[in-house]
Amino acid sequence: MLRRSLLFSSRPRGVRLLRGALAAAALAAPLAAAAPGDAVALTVQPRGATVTVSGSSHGNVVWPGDSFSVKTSVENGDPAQPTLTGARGDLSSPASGLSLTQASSTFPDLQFGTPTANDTAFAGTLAAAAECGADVPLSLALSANQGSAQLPYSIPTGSVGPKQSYDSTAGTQAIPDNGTLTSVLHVGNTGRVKHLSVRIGNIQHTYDADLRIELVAPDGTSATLVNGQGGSDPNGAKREGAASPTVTASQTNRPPLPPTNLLASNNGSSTTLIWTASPGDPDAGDHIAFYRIYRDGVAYANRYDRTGLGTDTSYVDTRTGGMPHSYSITAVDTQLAESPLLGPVTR
Ligand SMILES: [Ca+2]
Repeated sequence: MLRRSLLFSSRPRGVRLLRGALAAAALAAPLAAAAPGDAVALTVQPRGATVTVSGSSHGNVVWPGDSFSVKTSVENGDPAQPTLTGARGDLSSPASGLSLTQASSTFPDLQFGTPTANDTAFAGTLAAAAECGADVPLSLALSANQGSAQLPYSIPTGSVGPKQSYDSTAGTQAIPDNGTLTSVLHVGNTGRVKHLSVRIGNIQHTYDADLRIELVAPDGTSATLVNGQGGSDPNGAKREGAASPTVTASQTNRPPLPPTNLLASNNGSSTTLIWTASPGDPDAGDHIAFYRIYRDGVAYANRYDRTGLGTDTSYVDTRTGGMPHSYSITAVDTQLAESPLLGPVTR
């Protein structure tokens, strides 16, 4: 029996929420690292794994019990060494249910900026008792005449089953002011949850911008569904709007990498921000959806939202009021996970 909880919390108007969660967000591990004893660490990056399941009735997705082959793509990211020669890779995995029958292969010369797969496909078998739906981690020990590196990969297992929905039976509950309401939603079947959507029907609350709504799994994993959305009403009137849009959260989602090189310039009436795009998102199939601008710290009333679709790397603040402001920026992925803050810069 899985159990999920919705946490509704409210804060008094005027109290600022700290963004400590941002500082705690994990960054992806460095991609180039030397093996013990190696003098030179190659600047190379993993560029995905391509799986083939021969004779499969369910496509090229590994199910428990399947034998499969996999090619790993590597990109040389070092312009100072535009050709890496004599490359070979040895594949391993800490997953107990995976046995590798072909774990070594040579690579063609690795040209700068060109993703390149191994010559001979790696091969293995996933045990029938392995947990369906759990990603299988792989580690490639890459060596070339110029140095070596250890590269991480991951391949998904299992196929997505039909969506099932569960309605809360909690009924109408009061949200305490400056407190937390927990509403428990029982999910009555087994299996690994890969993705889920939450639909919140209707909430009435004075100063609904104060609301923060979290979905919490039994193991404590949480996803923020709503934080600081909506408005405030100084007269304290209740408000009732249309149902919220569906918010999709993923248990396995990781935040994207932050953008870099935030610069600000001011022409007297407006401030222009430019930055270098985020290197990307560590989750396969995920990407940067937009960048989020923060002005003067963390107060949501001063927060500027979308600037584009992840390709827009500038923003003009035309409402500076002739005053200098402090700006920071984050990258946000399609699951609304947010990178660590870049900045601040003050102009
Ligand atoms: Ca992500």
